[in-house]
Amino acid sequence: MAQASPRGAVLVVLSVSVAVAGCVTGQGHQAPGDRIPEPCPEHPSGRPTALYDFNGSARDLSGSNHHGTLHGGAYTFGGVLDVDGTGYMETADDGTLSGLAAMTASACFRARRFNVTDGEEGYIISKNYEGDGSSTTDCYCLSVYQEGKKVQVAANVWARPESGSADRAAAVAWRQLQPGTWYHVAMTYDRSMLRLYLDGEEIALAPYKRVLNANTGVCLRIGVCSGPRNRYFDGLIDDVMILDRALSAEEIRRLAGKG
Ligand SMILES: [Ca+2]
Repeated sequence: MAQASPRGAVLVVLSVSVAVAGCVTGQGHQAPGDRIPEPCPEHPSGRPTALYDFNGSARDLSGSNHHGTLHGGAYTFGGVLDVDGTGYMETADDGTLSGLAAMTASACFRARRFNVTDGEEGYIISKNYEGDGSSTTDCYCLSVYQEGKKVQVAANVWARPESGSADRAAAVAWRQLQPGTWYHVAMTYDRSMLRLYLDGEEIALAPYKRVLNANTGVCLRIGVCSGPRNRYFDGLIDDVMILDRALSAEEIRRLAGKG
């Protein structure tokens, strides 16, 4: 993929108090320390449940007080979250980050490497403990995993099992993603369909009609699985948003800066 030159700062005047920062994707983005372009193409209607631009901190800008704490050497620098395969951001679930009938989760990411641990995905957004066989602690997650030249991009959601086994839907696609390149990834769920988007385009979907698991005992994490498994991401993450409705395809395109 062609590497474009770093972009300059983009001045955007916002008419809303909560700014959802879109991102420039699919191009050679800035290195940490450079000024981060914040095109903010359009604010989706409705207030996000959690929103992080990592411009100096892991504060939640949604007004919902889901402020993040950084662990394992994760830090914010140059307007992004830097996790190196051992670090992550975490925030507690007060009951509004799970049990969702509809939702959107989105983020920008730039990997140093896609697999930190052999055979384990790198989790970008996780509300997913991945520890119990019946998956009552698993709610949703976005992850990447490289095999050969292709990278699996995946969205998973879980509902309370009606039998003994896990009740889950997965939207999965394989793409030739590059380390060092920014991508925008998003998942939406509307109690009818789980959809996965990359750089504003739908790349996978899966029908599902359940209310997703509610579990306040499991933290929302950025950069690793919410449970004990070594499912770390190594790279940069920015513009993380959790919203309690499913954005439309057009809204996802605009959020990805492609509208
Ligand atoms: Ca940022």
